[in-house]
Amino acid sequence: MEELRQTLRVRKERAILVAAVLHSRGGRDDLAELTALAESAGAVVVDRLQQRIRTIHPARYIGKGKADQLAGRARRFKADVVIFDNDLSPAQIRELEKIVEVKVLDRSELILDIFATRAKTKQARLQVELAQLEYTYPRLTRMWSHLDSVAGAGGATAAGAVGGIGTRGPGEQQLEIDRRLVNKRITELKRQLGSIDKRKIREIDRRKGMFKICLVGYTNAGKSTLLNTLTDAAVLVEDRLFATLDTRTKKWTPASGVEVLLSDTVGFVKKLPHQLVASFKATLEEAVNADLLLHIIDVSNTEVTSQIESVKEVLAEIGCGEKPTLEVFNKIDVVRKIGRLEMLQTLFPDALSLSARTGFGLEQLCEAVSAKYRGGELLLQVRSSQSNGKVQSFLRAYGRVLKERYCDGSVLIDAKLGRNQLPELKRLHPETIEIVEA
Ligand SMILES: Nc1nc2c(ncn2[C@@H]2O[C@H](COP(=O)(O)OP(=O)(O)OP(=O)(O)O)[C@@H](O)[C@H]2O)c(=O)[nH]1
Ligand SMILES: [Mg+2]
Repeated sequence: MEELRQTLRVRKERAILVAAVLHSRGGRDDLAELTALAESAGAVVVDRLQQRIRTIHPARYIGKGKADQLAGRARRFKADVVIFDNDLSPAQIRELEKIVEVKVLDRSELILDIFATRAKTKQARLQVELAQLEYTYPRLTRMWSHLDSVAGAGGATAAGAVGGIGTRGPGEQQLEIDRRLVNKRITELKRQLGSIDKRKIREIDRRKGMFKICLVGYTNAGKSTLLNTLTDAAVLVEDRLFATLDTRTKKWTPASGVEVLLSDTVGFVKKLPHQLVASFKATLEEAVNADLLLHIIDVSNTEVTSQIESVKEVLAEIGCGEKPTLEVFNKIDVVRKIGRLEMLQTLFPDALSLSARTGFGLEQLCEAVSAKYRGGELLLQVRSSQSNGKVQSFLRAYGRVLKERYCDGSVLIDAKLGRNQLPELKRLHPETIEIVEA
């Protein structure tokens, strides 16, 4: 039966989607997102099945009757693969495959497959391969001898490693060899990722003085579209899940005298495999190091509240739960249900509404970001020697100069300046700084 799972890719395969939902839960459509995920992976969805179950069956998640029914549909629709929205144990997958007689995948494996297809940079490829080894390996047996040629070589891509799954060995002894090879490969991947991390940290260090903003949010919320609209980034935008896997950072000037760095990141999804979050920590490092997060929310999506929850969970998991965050309601141009928008506005009274596509509401975003950047305005009286022109130009560029007077070789300037710019002003060594009003 193992040959069914020779490859976990679902590109162009005919897929039946299944969501097994406990009776105790509400009757929402759990298959909408799984459909989008399967199609993003390139599968053709031929049938969808929402099965109500009383309890989770330990051996095969669903009952025998339901499994037989699934087998019948798999034959009728000539399916190549059955994809469950639930996470299944390796034993459950084996049992189900015996009955259904086609390959069975679970939600996490599907997500990992999408990531493997999309990963472009070396870092993303290594991260996906590591996540796949860590998630899939304990769930497969006797399938890893292909790693012999790549272990330690550092040349395998994530997709390459997955494509090889299914190479069968002769038994227990092979299993032991496979285990060693996998562990060797995991160690090598971690080493390579470690050196990329160090480079990343140096890059982040270089940006220390800058105000850093990171776009976070559910996949397909419009993060990349917003980055493109605000800067000249030309990042890939697609109406599919996980269009972005790599971080992109651009300079952005939301107001004169306000220059920030804006980063786009990988989107989040419900039940994101834990291994993936772990290995994408470096990519998400942009979020960890940001001074401000913009949480982009697709308010046209019917699942918007649970999407917000999932994003918050992942943010907490990567240690960003307490970071200053501005909620941004996007796709306001296609909102049909005004009631939903009003409900969200009560939940997040400070959120901004905009459309990254039409540009509606962007001025307010610029204002709100600039205010966060300044951290509140101070009224200052600054004395500086006339020979130190830098102080005067800094205040003119980054603050609002109200009055300038010259006396005894000094210049006395009344100016408004953002609280966050005060350290920068101090570095220019004016003679005195007096805070007149905070
Ligand atoms: N109508 C409308 N569509 C939008 C808006 N913003 C983005 N979109 C569309 O939403 C889809 C997803 O946009 P992306 O910018 O790729 O979304 P993302 O958040 O970067 O998604 P991932 O990279 O997959 O996490 C695309 O088809 C966009 O054209 C908007 O304000 N209004
Ligand atoms: Mg994107």
